[in-house]
This record gives sequence, structure tokens and C-alpha cells, in this order.
Amino acid sequence: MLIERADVIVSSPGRNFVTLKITTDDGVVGYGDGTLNGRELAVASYLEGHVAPLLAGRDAHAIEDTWQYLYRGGYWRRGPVTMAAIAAVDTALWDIKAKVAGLPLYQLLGGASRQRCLVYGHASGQDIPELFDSVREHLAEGFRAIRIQTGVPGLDSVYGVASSSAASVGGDTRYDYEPARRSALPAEESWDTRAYLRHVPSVFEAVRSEFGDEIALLHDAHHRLTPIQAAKLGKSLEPYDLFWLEDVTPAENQEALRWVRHHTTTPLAIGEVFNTIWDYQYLISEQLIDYVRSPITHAGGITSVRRIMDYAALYQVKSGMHGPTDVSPIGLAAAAHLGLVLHNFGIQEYMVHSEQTREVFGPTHEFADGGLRPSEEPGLGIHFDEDLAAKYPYERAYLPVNRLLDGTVHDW
Ligand code: KDG
Ligand code: MG
Repeated sequence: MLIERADVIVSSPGRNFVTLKITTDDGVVGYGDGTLNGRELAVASYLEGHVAPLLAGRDAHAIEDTWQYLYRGGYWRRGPVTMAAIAAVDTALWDIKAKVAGLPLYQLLGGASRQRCLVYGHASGQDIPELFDSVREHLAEGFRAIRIQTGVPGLDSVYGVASSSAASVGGDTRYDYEPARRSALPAEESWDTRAYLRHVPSVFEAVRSEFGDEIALLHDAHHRLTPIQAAKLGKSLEPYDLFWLEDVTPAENQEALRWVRHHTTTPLAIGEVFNTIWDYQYLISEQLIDYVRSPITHAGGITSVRRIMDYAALYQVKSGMHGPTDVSPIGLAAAAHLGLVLHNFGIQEYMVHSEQTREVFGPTHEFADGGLRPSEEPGLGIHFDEDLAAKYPYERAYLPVNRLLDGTVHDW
């Protein structure tokens, strides 16, 4: 069975997505996600100009060979654009293979190790009462693990905290928040680390005393801290028994996490901006992290995330794949299939996509009892509606930029 063609579809049902559609000479169609938030057109151009022309005529079943052909054969390795493009191809080929086999993808990957993948949702609020409402909504929906983000006194807006205007995207009753905003230029937000460090422990204290010890709590520091600030935060959150503390320092300086580790037993998660196994080699072998955050969409697809997780298993490091709205329902479906199989699965992030997004992608995975389970349909279980997607053309959108109070551009 040969690949006949590969088509790139950029659409914006509620937000921007890059979707790759691969069609075989037998007429089997597979879909892959290559969405790179705020840089979507770079992946689309990489796929259209440099990858799609190489795929026609290749054996659709030779997934590993195609992965190596695109990764090693392209000479230029790694990087988010390259690895999102390879991820889109890899995921679409797994979708095809499973459809041809007549099996849900998880069966081809080794079969289920659990009933469903534990997920965490995003509760947030500008202040404690708003946050509590959001936590209550999540509990009512069945979430057992919840990420907690709040506004910080003195700061106008904080990334990751839902604003009521976001509810207009797609018309859902609940909408977590949209990481990127549609605009010609990125929004600029101000940031004050000292105010943040003072505030966060009091938030977790309030949440634990209101909701008890059973619920798993997570927090994302968005790479904003120096090693010693991160160590202080980890230590100050120890009484609240976090499931994890995410992205405490910028991911580039990996040695920083050793400093954090020296000071705290709060579990650490990192890697949503990493894209290959090489980004994890040191962190995992030195046992500086507890959870791998790379999503299938940004790290070369199912083939390479599986490889990272098998390596991580040697060190008892677990998965915690990135799952914001900028990972499309295709990427999320792939994560649900792989997560069901992985022995060292930890947790899956699950931000609910807007209704518009779900209408276009037609996902069939199900959320129940605090977890996701892929459907039993052959393949990924995605029913992508191309005609509907065409009604939502790309709209420029960016993640916000953070500035410190003195005006300096900051990490985030
Ligand atoms: O595209 C970037 C966002 O998806 C990211 O900032 C969200 O940090 C995030 C998370 O953990 O979901
Ligand atoms: Mg994050």
C-alpha cells in the first residue's frame, strides 16, 4: 500500500490548527496533528514545501523508516517546526495502519494497560472565590486531578487564568482559557515574581482546606523562575502534596533542575517545549524530573514519544503529556491511545476543546470517571470534516509576551 498524496489543512474553528491528511492508493485516509501555537504557518509551509512531495510513492506501512528518513535524512534535526511536521506524518501513518488492521490504534501499540487515562483539568480564577467555583465545576464533571492557577494581587492579568470573554470561543458553557489570542500582535502582560511567590502557597492552603487531601493538585510555573526561586516555591508547596510542579525554570538550562531537586521533594514535570529524546537524556538519566511533558504533536509523533517513554521507564519517570487546546483533537486522540498502553503512564492534560473545534474534528474518545478512553473504532477515532474546516480560515493569533515591572521581556 503506497502513499498517494499528503494534504495540509490549516483551519481555525475556535483557534488555529495544522492538520495533515495522508491518502493511500487504496483510498485509506489518515490524519495527523502538526499544530504549533502561534507559529502554525511555519509547520504548514515545511510540510507543504518539503515533506509532502517526499511522501508520494512511499510504503504507507513503513512508519519507522519514514520517521528516520524525515529525521536523519533531512540533515537539519530537532526543533519544534521539524518535529511537529514529522509528528503529523507519523500520526497519520499510524492512523492508516490501524484502520487497515481494523483495530483501534491502542491495540496495535500493545493493548490496554488500564481502563482509562487519568486526566487533569484546568481550574482557575482571578481570586479565591472564582477559583473555588472553577474547582467545584471540575469536581462535578468528574475530574480527580486539577491544575490550579490564579490571578496574583497587583497584576492585571495572569496567563493561564480563564477570563469570561474566553467563553465566547465556540460557545461552550465552560471554557478553560485560550492560550493564544487572535490579534495582529501578541498581547503584553506584566509579571512580578516576588508577588507570585508570596501568593501561591496561600492559594494551595485555601484549596486543600476547602476540598481536602484526596484530590490531585497540579501547578504550572511557566518557566518563570530562577533556580533558587523555583527551589523556594517547591519547598513552600510541600505541605500541600502536589501531584507535580510544572516548568519551574526555563527548560534550556537543565542543570537548574538539580538545584531545585536539592531543595524540594515536590515532584517536577517539564518538557512541553522539548521535542526529542535528546532533550530528556540528561534530565532522565540524572533523575532530575518525575514527568515527561512532551505531546505527540510536538515531539515527532507516536513513534518517538513511545521511545522517550520507554527510556524514561528505566528511571521510573512517567508520562504527563501536554494537552492544551492547541494540541488538536487528533493529537489528543493519539495521546489517549498511547497513554492507555504505556506501563509508565502518569497523567494526561485535558483542556476541553471548543464546540466548533469538536464539530470539525469529530473526536470519538470519551471522558468519564476522571479519565479519557479512546473509542473502539479502527484507527485514531477521528472524523475530520474537511468542508466544515474550510469555513474557518486561519486567523493570526499569538501567545502573550511577559514583561517584568521594569519593562524587560521575561521568560514564561
Ligand atoms: O502553546 C503553549 C500553551 O499550550 C501552553 O502555554 C499551555 O503551559 C501550558 C500547559 O501546560 O498547558
Ligand atoms: Mg505548561
